[in-house]
Formats: sequence, C-alpha cells, structure tokens
Amino acid sequence: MNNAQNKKTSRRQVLKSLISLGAAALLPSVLKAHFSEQSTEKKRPIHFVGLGGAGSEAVRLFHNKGLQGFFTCLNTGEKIDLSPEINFIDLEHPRDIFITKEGKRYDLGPDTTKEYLIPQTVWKVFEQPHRFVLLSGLGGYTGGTTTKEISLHLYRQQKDFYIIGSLPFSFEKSRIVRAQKIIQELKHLGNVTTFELNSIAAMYGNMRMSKAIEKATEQFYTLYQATSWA
Ligand SMILES: Nc1nc2c(ncn2[C@@H]2O[C@H](COP(=O)(O)OP(=O)(O)OP(=O)(O)O)[C@@H](O)[C@H]2O)c(=O)[nH]1
Ligand SMILES: [Mg+2]
Repeated sequence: MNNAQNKKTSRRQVLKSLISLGAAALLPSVLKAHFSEQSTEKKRPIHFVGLGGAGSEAVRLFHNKGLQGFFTCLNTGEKIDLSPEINFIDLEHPRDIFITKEGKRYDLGPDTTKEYLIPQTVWKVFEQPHRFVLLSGLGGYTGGTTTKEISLHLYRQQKDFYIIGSLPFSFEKSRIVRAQKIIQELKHLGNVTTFELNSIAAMYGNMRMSKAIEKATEQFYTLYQATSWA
C-alpha cells in the first residue's frame, strides 16, 4: 500500500472510532490536531522572510542557491539589489537625519526613538498558508524589533516558523544589548537558532569586515540546512 492509501486508511479508522464513541462534535479540532503534522503542515510551501539589512542579504543568498519557496524582504531606507522573484516591502520607518551647519544631510539609519508600525501589507504576507523562516541580524533596530513583533504574532496565530538570527560583533555594544533583550523575549517560543558574528570572524581568522559579513550570510544558509525543513 502506498503512503497516500495508508493515510486515507488511518484517517478513516480515526473517523470511525470517533463516531462510534459519539464524539462527532469534536471532529474538526481533533482531526486538525491529529493530522496537521503528517498531512497539511509538511505540504505547506516555505516562505523565507528577511528582516532588516542582514536578513535581506540572507534571503537573497537563499534565493540564489535555488531553494524552492516564497521570498520576502522587509527593510527600510537601504535598498539592496533583489531579483523580481523576491517581494520587497519598504517598512517606511522614519529615518534619523543629521543636517550639518552647511546643510549637508546624513542618513544615520532608522529613527530608534519611534517604534516600528508594521503595515498591513506585512501582516498580509503572514496570513498566507505557508511555513515561515525568519532571518535577521537580531541586534539591528529593524531586524531585531520586527523579528520580535512578527514571531509573537506567528506564535499567537499557531503558524509554523523558525527564526535564524545573528548576534552582533563584540564591538557593537548597543546592538548586543538589543539582541540579548530580544532573545530573552523570544526564547520561550522554542524555535530560535542564533549564531555569533564573532564566532564567524574567529572561524576564518583575520579577514576584512566585508568578507566576515559574507561568511555570516552563508552561516544563515548552513543553519537552515540543518533544520528539519531543508
Ligand atoms: N550576515 C550579515 N550581517 C550583517 C550584514 N550587514 C550588517 N550585518 C550585521 O547584522 C547586524 C544587524 O545589522 P543590520 O541587519 O544592518 O541591521 P538592520 O536590521 O537593518 O537594522 P538597522 O539598520 O539598525 O535598522 C549587525 O550586528 C551587523 O554587524 C549583512 O549584509 N549580512
Ligand atoms: Mg539596516
């Protein structure tokens, strides 16, 4: 008997035994719990979502590697060059702009005094019947804060998701504090995998910063490959 027939038979047996127990009213929820892992969940497409700069680079790499699934990047300000197959959503968060006496403007990044207001277009992405892999630099204001908000939302919605996050280099003091706080808030979700950017630098010896960042992006892929979804 093939797998599909096997599933059909066991589904029928469960139905029969529930009906004979007079538990027909319980059917929808019981069946959902019973079959979700074997049937529905595993068939759902995987959606890779990059949050912030580091996460978006990771999604670009995952797409280049030819993984099957859906791809979305959420970021603000910095635009990276992405394939049209990757859905890009600009979070349009206010920027911290410094203007010199001479009137020269410098974009210092997102305004960290204002909380992220995640737009409806983003929540729509997570309404889809997909399994989600969230990728981000947890020390980033964009990556860290949106990873937290979105993970808690997915958890409440009982969606299947993994979080893979990088932890800042030891010299990125304020980012370390932010990342640690976020990990504390998310660790009870259970499906969080992190790696330290310092360990990447140490693994490959002395290297230029840009090279270390490139290796760090590859580390997201290595960790994804170690999950049960790969
Ligand atoms: N893997 C990887 N890490 C990066 C990259 N750029 C920065 N980082 C590291 O990732 C962490 C978060 O940085 P970003 O992703 O740029 O931050 P962000 O989420 O965009 O947040 P803000 O720019 O602060 O809003 C930092 O600790 C950086 O050292 C990248 O392209 N790839
Ligand atoms: Mg950024």
